[in-house]
Amino acid sequence: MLQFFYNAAPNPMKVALLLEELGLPYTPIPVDTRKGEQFAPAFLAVNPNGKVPAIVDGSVKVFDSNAILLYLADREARFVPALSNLQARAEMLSWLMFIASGVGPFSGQSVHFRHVAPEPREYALNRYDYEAHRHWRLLESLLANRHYVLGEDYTIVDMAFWGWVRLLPYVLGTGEGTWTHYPQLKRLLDEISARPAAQRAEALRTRHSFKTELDAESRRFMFPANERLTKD
Ligand SMILES: N[C@@H](CCC(=O)N[C@@H](CS)C(=O)NCC(=O)O)C(=O)O
Repeated sequence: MLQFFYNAAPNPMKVALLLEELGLPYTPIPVDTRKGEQFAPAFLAVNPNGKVPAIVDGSVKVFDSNAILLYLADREARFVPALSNLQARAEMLSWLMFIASGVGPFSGQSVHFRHVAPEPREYALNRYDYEAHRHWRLLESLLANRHYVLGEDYTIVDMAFWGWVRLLPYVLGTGEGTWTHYPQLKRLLDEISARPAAQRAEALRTRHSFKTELDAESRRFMFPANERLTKD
């Protein structure tokens, strides 16, 4: 059976949503990144980058959330435009990579500098917060004229979007007031979250227990770069 290495963070949750939408049987395998399980040799053999999500599908290993979305959707020929439809395919790839290389990383760094990094952090936080807003605003404008990110059809791009938009108030540090500025994002978030597949994806984490404390040990695993700061 397909193995899904995951935790409850945004990138694995996109893949959980697709697996549930496809109704594929899979074994969820928790990887507790706060306990350093991402560095276990058995996991690194699946994802040499040491991050979740990753999957093993028979003899095929795939890592990186958006690569997994595309791999599974193409395999099943669902939730993506057909390979023969070059125009639709190009648009899908553009927005998928926009989320992969823009929305995700800038939102992730916003979370880090807003909620985790030590002072001084004003310069870095301003940079990432600005870019996070800029990316989300682009999607907000797009969704003012389209039901889903690619138009009429619900696709893996919406699933990639859903992984991150669920956390937008936390990402931007603006609480529930966030949605006043992003009503279209909220509309699509609510629609996707109401889908049975999304509810099953959200429930997945309750089947496993993950460490919640961000103590010194977890920080060493999660932020190994910090060690360099302690050396002369
Ligand atoms: N580009 C990767 C990023 C994966 C990623 O950063 N995963 C986080 C959880 S969302 C993780 O595993 N963090 C643990 C670590 O960095 O040690 C993807 O989209 O899958």
